[in-house]
Amino acid sequence: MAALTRIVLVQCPQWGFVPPLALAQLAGSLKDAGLPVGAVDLNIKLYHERGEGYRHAFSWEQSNLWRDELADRFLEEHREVVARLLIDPLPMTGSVLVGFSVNQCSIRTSLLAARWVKEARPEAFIAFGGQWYADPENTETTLESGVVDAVVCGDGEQTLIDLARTLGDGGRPEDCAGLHLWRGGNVVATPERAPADMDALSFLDYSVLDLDDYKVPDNLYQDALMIMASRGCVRRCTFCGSRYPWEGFRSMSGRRIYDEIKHQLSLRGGYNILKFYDIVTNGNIRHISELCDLLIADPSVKLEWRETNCIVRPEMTPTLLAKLRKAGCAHVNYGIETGSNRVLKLMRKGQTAELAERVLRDTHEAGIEITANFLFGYPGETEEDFEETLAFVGRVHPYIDIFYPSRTFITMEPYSDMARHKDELGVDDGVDVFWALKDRSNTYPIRLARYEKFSRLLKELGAFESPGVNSSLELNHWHSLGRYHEYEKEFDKAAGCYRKYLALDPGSQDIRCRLEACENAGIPAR
Ligand code: B12
Repeated sequence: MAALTRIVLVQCPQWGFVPPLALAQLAGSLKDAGLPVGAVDLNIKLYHERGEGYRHAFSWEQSNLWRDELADRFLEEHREVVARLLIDPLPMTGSVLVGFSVNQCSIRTSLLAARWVKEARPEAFIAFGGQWYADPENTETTLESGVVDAVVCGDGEQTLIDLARTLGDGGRPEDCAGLHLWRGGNVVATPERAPADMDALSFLDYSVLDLDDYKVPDNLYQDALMIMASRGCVRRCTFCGSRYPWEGFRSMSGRRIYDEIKHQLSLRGGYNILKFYDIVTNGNIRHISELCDLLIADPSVKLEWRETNCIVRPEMTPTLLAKLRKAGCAHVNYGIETGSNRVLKLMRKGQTAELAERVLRDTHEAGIEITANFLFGYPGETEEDFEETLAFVGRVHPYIDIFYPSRTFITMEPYSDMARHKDELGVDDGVDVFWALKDRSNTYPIRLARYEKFSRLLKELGAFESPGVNSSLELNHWHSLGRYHEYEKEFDKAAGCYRKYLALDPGSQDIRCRLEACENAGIPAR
């Protein structure tokens, strides 16, 4: 194959309303390696060009829509946009490496867009990577599609660099470590590649993205510097699917994080906020303390840390909290989940209600705002346990600025330990939000009722409850309840919920189809 002329990184819908970190990280690494790279965030571009029928389809609470045929229908209806932004700009001659960043809500659109790239540029080399490939099964189904030449599992920086160079030199992908290829009807893996050393990573490169595209109402971080200083987590909560794509916990040193911040500030002004997208930012106390020292010693950095994901841990002392505040940490998210120590133990949360109360009080007294996340209906949670949570809220609400009750109450995340131990937990084979205990003592409506009781208590206490959805609480209520009844084959009840939804969002293509199907004497839309 001739020398490489272009590497194009692609993010298909559905993803968030923010510049994709994976694309910025990979672009930074490829550029540092002297390779020609560009990016196309089709997710945000299509969000701006979406038809009326898809007004709320990009909201996170409707993300399941992208896991079924709505995704194909949407992309087909917006094929012209994909051609204009991704395919037509691809060089007609020379060679191209097109890399798609894939998660469970973008695999369908990515495969379809990749098929269109192959039709227009048969010689283009297509590589898929991303969180979706935390599950080896997904690697096989993707390669079997026949439109993807290689799948990269895990960290992709060095693999993509080596792949680009190998192809550029006319070499074979087999000569590049970290790849999964389809050969003779089977997945063939080239030598495994070690996870990236976080301190050795290149700086993020956001210049490959049109940052004005993200100036949208649902992006709460329009003037935020977004970084990710760690991969993985130090905790093993049974309900968590987010840590699954990563083994263990790796974090940048305080110095490396500080250098990233300084580098980004040297490239672009106007950042007021620092947003860590880490699932845990205080996983390594030495690193975060070192960062605080560097920032406190450098008054030129005036960034407010907002929604910083932290875990409740004994090291969050008044001394460290005061230092965090001085360094700019103005707002943290704590996973509190429940006020019952019995349920915290079942969740393997690694904290007690007493420790949570102390850390919440000391964080509040350090002048740091708090968002506290709560879950409802963990398998095994009794009404008595839930009453303990309400009593806990009664004690700690003065310290908490924003209560974030999970809008899915508790999701059976496919890769969570909880999902892998359903039998032991007495959970039926229900899907992520609508699962139930086999004895029906814990169902979606029971979890909904606990959430509503929790929400009423917050109103009585005058505490603030975060809407936490992109569309609206009411739309989310009718959308979720409609899907639940449809899932339970209670089509009349589902139709009733969908009519309520359409009264608020009459243009919704998907809900209109679902209502029609539910009214058609019991044939479910899905
Ligand atoms: C941060 C984050 C977000 C942020 C995005 C921040 C940003 N600016 O990009 C926000 C909050 C916006 C977000 C949104 C969503 N998220 Co999210 N998110 C994450 C999180 C915690 C980290 C992902 C990340 O940015 N990592 C940083 C980058 C650098 O790492 P990376 O993406 O893994 O990329 C590396 C490799 O994967 C690989 N790679 C990635 N892309 C490519 C492409 C190629 C070609 C190659 C070769 C390699 C490669 O190389 C990269 C560098 O090493 C993950 C959890 C996790 N463990 O991954 C969940 C996660 C990815 N999210 C998930 C989902 C489903 C979503 C949503 C689509 C839907 C939803 N219901 O939440 C929404 C989007 C909808 C919406 N409207 O918001 C799921 C995906 C499940 C799956 N197995 O696919 C995860 C795993 C969470 C979970 N609990 O399951 N998310």
